[in-house]
Amino acid sequence: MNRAVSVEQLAINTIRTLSMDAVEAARSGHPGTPMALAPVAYVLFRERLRYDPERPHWPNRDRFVLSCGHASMLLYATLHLAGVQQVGPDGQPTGELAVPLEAIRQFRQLGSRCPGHPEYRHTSGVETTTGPLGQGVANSVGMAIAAKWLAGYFNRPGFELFNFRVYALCSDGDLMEGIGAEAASLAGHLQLDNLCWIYDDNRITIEGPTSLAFSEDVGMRFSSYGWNVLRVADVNELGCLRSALDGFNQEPDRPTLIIVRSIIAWGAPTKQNHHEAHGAPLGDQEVRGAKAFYGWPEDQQFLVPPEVVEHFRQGHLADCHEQADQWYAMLAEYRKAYPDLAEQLDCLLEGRLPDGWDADWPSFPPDPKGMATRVASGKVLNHAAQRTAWLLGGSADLGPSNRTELSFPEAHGDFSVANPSGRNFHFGVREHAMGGICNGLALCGLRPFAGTFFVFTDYMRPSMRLAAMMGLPVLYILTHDSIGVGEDGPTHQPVEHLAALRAIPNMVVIRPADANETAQAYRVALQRRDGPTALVLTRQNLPVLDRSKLAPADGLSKGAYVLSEAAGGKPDVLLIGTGSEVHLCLAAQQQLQAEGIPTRVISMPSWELFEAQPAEYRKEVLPPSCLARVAVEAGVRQGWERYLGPQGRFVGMNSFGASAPEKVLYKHFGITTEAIVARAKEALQALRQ
Ligand SMILES: Cc1ncc(C[n+]2csc(CCOP(=O)(O)OP(=O)(O)O)c2C)c(N)n1
Ligand SMILES: [Mg+2]
Repeated sequence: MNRAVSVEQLAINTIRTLSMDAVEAARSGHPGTPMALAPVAYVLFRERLRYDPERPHWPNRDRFVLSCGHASMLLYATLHLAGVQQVGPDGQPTGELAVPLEAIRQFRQLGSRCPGHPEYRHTSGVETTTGPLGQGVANSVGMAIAAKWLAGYFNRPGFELFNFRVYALCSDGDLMEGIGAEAASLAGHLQLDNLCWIYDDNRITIEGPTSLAFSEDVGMRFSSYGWNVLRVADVNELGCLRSALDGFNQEPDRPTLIIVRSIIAWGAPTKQNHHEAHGAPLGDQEVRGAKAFYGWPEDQQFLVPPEVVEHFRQGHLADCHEQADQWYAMLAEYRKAYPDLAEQLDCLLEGRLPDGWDADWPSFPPDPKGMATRVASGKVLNHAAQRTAWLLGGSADLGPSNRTELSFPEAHGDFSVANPSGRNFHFGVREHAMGGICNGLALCGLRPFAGTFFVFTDYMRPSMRLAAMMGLPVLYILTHDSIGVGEDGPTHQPVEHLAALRAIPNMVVIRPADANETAQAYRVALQRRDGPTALVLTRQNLPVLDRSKLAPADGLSKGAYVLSEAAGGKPDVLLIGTGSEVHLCLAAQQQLQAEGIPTRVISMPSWELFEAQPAEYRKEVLPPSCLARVAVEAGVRQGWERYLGPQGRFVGMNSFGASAPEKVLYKHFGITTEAIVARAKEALQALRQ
């Protein structure tokens, strides 16, 4: 090895060569960008990011988001050198490296701490799961908002508990994606001066040079978003990188974009600056050539010079360790001075709800005229938010319709930098960024909610999927849930959306039948710590069911329950309804029983909660012997077969909706009491033949 090379250059080259070697060993992966951006990772993790490798969960650590998740080896190699420890399931460091060298050797193999793209909860030091471009930068905006909010709520004179900064590293793809633009626009509007995006301006994407499809002036775009835009002409000029990061630190009221010019696969003899270096192993010749260029032994793989490890962990990281010690000492004093706030902070950090979170839970008296479930939702949300201070959020410009506005004084109004403890967010008409930002808020311990029309979950779904994958307790408040929307017509009437959300693993979808089921749905959603919940709510009024005659609404927690038992207790027919169709099932039950057909009505607000019940319970609700079944839901049939079996019938939608008053539409599409009665009789008849 060329010993004349400085230790900092050695450290940078270690990141580069580990990345190349890991991709070669895996025979897949993305070597080019880690090779190019190693200097950025080096300066950030060795000199700038405030974090303690021994306490990766220090709440006031700076956050780093690798939005271009395909460059995962950049992060893994750096976490290895920094000596970041793995945190166990109990939240305590295990004393073991989060990324041991062995994990790098096993890059992209089953069970390795170095999966293809960074995965939250899997590898400590990975702050969020990235890979779908644009998600990470949106998460970073949520994290920067969280830093402001936590400071606004918890900091007290002499107790600056929260002041962390958020850095995101992003690529051309992150800035081409709409979500990146949405998130940047909002971050500029909110003047998030604690947010720094470092943009890898390598002018290469998968198909070739960015000139194929991307010709705007990114810097001008961000300037007009209200960002502080800085440039580094060559990523290898560490002095320029440092100055730009100083520029970020000194910026008083804007987020910062640092545009860094880099050359993908820097140092590879023929693949440097070529799109082929993006997502495939370089091959032995190129790897050797690059190593020779770096002054690295060509025959060695996974080489980590001991002086690099030592160099990495001195200086700045030692200071950070001390700062973390001081922070925990300050927290101990804070506990004495502000025991109530400290208790709240503990809850927040542990993912618990505060004592008394469900005191005086709302319930609604029977009312045949009824109430829309979105209206009930607004009331319950406001009730719950008064008891859990870090339940906060908003809507993508549909707050008044979604009933997501927190209207009590302690909600502190609208969030802004001037009013950082505000709990009402105006995400603007930016569903996708809203989803990504809520993930960032949840990653910092807050309990965010996000409202929009159910049909527009299509605009947010990629972020919802990541919330489910990461196990984040984000709450989606989705109103206008069916053709019940009425006159706005088919563009605004979801039909396939229930099926689409139910298809996402770890997403709990709840479609309550009335105001009281809505209240219970909130109990379930708030108690959920390890995944998101989608509340699917009506625009139109629904009768508030008379629970003195029907089963109590807390049956909702089991996903499905016998709402109204068949006369005589032995059903010939099962009617299974969700949401706004449950009361139609009750009316059909009356007609069928008047004709001597014992009929059970099952309210089934959530498939996922039902599937989590013991088999015994599921059989009680859906007796296997009773095969005459009708499911009623104003959506497509897809998936209902599992409960209907071959003999069952479905009353719902099999096309898009139409523009007309709600009642006309229900009739037009045949979602009526009469249709339910007819299908039930058909099913019975077919079984008797
Ligand atoms: C939403 C999304 N679409 C597509 C991809 C597939 N993909 C991965 S990287 C990439 C583009 C690569 O270009 P760039 O973002 O500039 O990264 P670089 O190769 O320069 O590191 C694409 C299209 C993705 N990961 N996410
Ligand atoms: Mg690029």
